Amino acid sequence: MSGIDYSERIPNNVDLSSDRRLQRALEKWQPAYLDWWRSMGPEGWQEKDVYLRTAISVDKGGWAHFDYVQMPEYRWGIFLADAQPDRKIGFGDHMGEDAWQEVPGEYRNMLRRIIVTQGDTEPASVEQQRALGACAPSLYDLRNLFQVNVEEGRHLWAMVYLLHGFFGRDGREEAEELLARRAGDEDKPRILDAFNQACTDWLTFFCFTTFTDRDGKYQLGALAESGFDPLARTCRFMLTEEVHHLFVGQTGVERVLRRACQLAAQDPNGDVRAQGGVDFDTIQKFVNYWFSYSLDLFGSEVSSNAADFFASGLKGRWREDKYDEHTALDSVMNIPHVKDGKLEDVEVEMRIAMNEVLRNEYVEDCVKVLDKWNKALVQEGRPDIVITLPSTRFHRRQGIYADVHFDPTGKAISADEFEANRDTWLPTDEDRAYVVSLMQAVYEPGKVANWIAAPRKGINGQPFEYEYVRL
Ligand code: BYC
Ligand code: FE
Ligand code: FE
Repeated sequence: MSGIDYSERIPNNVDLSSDRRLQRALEKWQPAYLDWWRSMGPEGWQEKDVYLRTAISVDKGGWAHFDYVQMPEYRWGIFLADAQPDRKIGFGDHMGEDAWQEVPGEYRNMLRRIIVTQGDTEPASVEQQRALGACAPSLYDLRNLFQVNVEEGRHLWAMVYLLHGFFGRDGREEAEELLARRAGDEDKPRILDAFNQACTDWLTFFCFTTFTDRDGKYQLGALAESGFDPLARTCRFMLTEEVHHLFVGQTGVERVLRRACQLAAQDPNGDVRAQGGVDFDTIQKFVNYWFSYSLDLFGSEVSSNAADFFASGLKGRWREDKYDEHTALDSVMNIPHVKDGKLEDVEVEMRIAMNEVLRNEYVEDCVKVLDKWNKALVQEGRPDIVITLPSTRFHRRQGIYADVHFDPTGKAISADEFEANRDTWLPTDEDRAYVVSLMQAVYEPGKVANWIAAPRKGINGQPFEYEYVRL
C-alpha cells in the first residue's frame, strides 16, 4: 500500500485505476490544474530544471526522491498515509464507533466546507508567492521556494481527491472553484484573509512559511484526527511534507537575523540598514504582522462551528491521544473578554473553545521558534536583541478581539492610541519599500544576497554551492 504507482497519469497509492469514474473525473480536472499552474505558478521558471524532491512512498524513512524536474512535469498525485486497521473515531459524540470510509450524510456540508477551506489555502499560497523567483537571494532559496510551491500544489490535489471521490457533483464544482478564486483578487478572493495578503519580498515569505504554514501544521494535525478516515490519512501524509516548509521559514528568518548582527558589527554606528541589511525593528514588525494574521486562521475564540466540528468527530484536537478525556463535555476554558474597556475572564464550554485550544498549541510551538531565533542572536553576540511574539489579542481581524485595540503586550487600548503606535508595531509602507529594495536576485551557485546569511548546509546532503536550479 505504501508504494506509489507512477505508471499512471495521476500517481497514486489509492488504487485509482480500479475506480474508473473517479479516475476520469480527476483526469478531466488535471489539465485545468496544469493551466492554473502555468498561469499562476512560479512566474518565468516553468521551463527550468529544479532540484526537487518527489514522494515515492508514504513510509516515514526514505519517502522522497531528489532529482532535476521542470515544474510542470512534477508528478502531482494522491498519496494517503497507510490505513490503520479497525480505526475508531477518537473523540466527540461518535467516540469509539468505526471511522467513516464514506461521508456521513448528516455531516456532509460541514465536511465539504472544511475540505474546501483547507484546499483553498494551498493554491492561494502559490499565487501569493509567484513573483518571488525574480528576486531570490540564492539558488538554494529559489529551489526551496519551488519545493514549497509544488508541494502546496500537491496539497490541493489531496483535497480535490476527497471532493471528487466522496462528494459527487458538488464536489466537482468546488474543485473547479478552487482553481477559479485568486489570492488578493477583489472579486474572487481566497477564503481566508491571510491568503489574500501580498507577498512581495523574501522576509514576508520566511515569515509566512514560519507562521502561516505552521497554522497549516496544526489544522492538518486536527484533521488528521478526523473520524472521516480518508481525510485523516490524507492529512497525515501532508504533515510529512509540511516539515520542510516550516524549516524554510524558521531558518530563513534566522539567517536574516544572523546577517543583521554581522552587518551591525561592520557599521561604525551599528546601523544595519546603512549596510544594506534588514534591521531588527523591521524584522519584529514583520513577525507581529504575520503572527497576528496567522492567529486569525484559527477562527474565533468562541465558535459554535468549532464545537460542531468536534462534536461530529470531523475535527479533533492536536494529538487527541494525549488527552485523557475525548468528549470535552464536562470542561470549560476561561477566555478573557473585553467588557467596558477591561479584560474579564469568561467561562466558555470547552467544545465552543476548540479554536482557542488549537491556537494555544500553535502559540506554544511558535514560542519555541522564537527561542531558537533568540539563541542565534546570542550566538552572534547580540544578547541585547530579543525578538518577541505579540499577545494573541494584538492586531486581530477575526474573533472576539477583532473590534477592540490592544498593544503588543495584550493591554486594551483606545483606537487613537493604537493608531499613534501603529508604525512602531507593524510594517509601514516605507519599511516594506525598503525590504523590497533589497530584493535583488542572486543566481550564481554558492553566492547569497547581502541581507541574508548563507545556510549552514545544503539540501539532501548537497553543498550550498550546488546548482539547485539550472538557469
Ligand atoms: N479569514 O467560528 P468562526 C494551510 C470566517 S493553512 C476570513 O470564527 P470557524 C496552508 C469563518 O469561515 C490551514 N474568514 O470560524 C498554509 C466563518 O464564516 P461564516 C488551513 C474567516 O469556522 C500555508 C466566520 O468567519 N486549514 O494549510 O470556527 C500555505 C466565523 O467563523 C477567518 C484550515 O483552515 C479568516 N482567517 O473556523 C499553504 C482548516 N477565520 O461561516 C497552506 C479548515 C474565520 O460565518 N478550516 N473566518 O461564513 C477550519 O477548520 C475552519 O473553517 C477555520 C475557521 C479554523 C478556518
Ligand atoms: Fe499545504
Ligand atoms: Fe506548507
